[in-house]
Amino acid sequence: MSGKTKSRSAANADSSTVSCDERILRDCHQIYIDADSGLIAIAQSVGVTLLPPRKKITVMLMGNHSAGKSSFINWYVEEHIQRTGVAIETQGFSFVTSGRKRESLTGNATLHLYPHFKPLQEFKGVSEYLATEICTSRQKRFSLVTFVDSPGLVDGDMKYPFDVDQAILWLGELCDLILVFFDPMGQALCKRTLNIVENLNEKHGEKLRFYLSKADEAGGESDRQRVMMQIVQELCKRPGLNKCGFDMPTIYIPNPNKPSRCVNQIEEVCRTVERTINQTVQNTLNSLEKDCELITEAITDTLNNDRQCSVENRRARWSLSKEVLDIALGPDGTRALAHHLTPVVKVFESLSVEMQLYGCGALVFLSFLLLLIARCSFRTKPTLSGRQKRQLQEKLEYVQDVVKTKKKNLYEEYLRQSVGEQDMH
Ligand SMILES: Nc1nc2c(ncn2[C@@H]2O[C@H](COP(=O)(O)OP(=O)(O)OP(=O)(O)O)[C@@H](O)[C@H]2O)c(=O)[nH]1
Ligand SMILES: [Mg+2]
Repeated sequence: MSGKTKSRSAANADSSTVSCDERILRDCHQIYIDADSGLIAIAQSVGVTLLPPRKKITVMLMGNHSAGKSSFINWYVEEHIQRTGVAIETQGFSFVTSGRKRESLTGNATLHLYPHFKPLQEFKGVSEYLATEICTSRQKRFSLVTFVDSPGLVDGDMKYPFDVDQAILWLGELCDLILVFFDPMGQALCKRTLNIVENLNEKHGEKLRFYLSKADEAGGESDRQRVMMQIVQELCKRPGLNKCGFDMPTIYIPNPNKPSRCVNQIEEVCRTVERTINQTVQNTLNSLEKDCELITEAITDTLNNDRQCSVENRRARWSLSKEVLDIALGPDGTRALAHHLTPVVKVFESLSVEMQLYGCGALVFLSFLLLLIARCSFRTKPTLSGRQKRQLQEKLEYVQDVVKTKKKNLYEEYLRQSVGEQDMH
């Protein structure tokens, strides 16, 4: 069976699971981003910032110039999307993703499409070297994957239009999987590739996978073993890398016109992508649960705080008015007040009507002034209105009932498609 028909049948067998995982990720995304009842909006209202989960995983390909990175993407999507060849073909970063129609986007549109990649702009000169290729392929698991094709790495005088090492390291942070391709030719031991791999491994060792690409060009079995040994040795010389056991599948693009007896483990790459998708679905569902709890806690805290504030305010008002009375009036206060006010009343009555009016005006003004002072000196805290409290309570119920039930159903759906109906309780 040729490579092409083999992968086609694999894709067909997968088509039902594709739609299931895809739907779970899309539903989760929707639960977050809905304008009024989305988790992000609800969390925001109680001071919690949440990020929406992504709908696809991001897989970056990196490695030596001409190692076959772009060819691998074309093989995976089963379309000729990326330029390939012996010249330095990929000069910048290319995002390859599935969509409704075939389209190529420029750098600015790319950053618009992938807002979380926006800081890439800070690598001077990189914007002109960004592109997105949207294609309609749904082969294998492509509907759940965004590939990031990176510029081929070479040593020496080659001038890159931007700091390629730093840009790859930065992208590595955001990717879920980093496939490193080593080819059997002279470039296998490119220092730049090894440096970047060593740096990536410090923080993201779990994302890295190594492959001996274009293995059909390595000559006979013994030649291939020798090349592999050489690469592994070179990797192990790096202090940061020598502790990891190197598993390096040999892969090549099947070519019906040039059959090879070399073992091809290219399906292993597909399985790795598949595992990363499964892990991402599980992580997304777990984060959904955690975020629900975070919101529940924040709302409960807000309501408890508010109750506490109301109690304190009541106490503050009561103690203040009592204090004021005690200070101002004292036990015999009222009697004293009446006694002292008698001359004032007499003076007031002796005034002309006009003067009395002025006096009243002055008193009104004084009252406002005193009210203002009283307001400032009352030690009360702002509290929620009845409506606000009701709204918070509704949000709490929504998160606890609706969202958690949705999450439970999505989890069951996920388990059902991965273990099979018969094993579900
Ligand atoms: N025999 C063989 N040739 C391959 C294989 N993969 C790619 N090639 C050829 O190797 C050359 C380079 O392939 P590309 O896919 O352009 O390599 P790349 O890593 O994207 O190169 P840059 O973008 O320049 O870094 C092309 O001529 C491909 O046809 C393979 O598995 N076997
Ligand atoms: Mg390329």
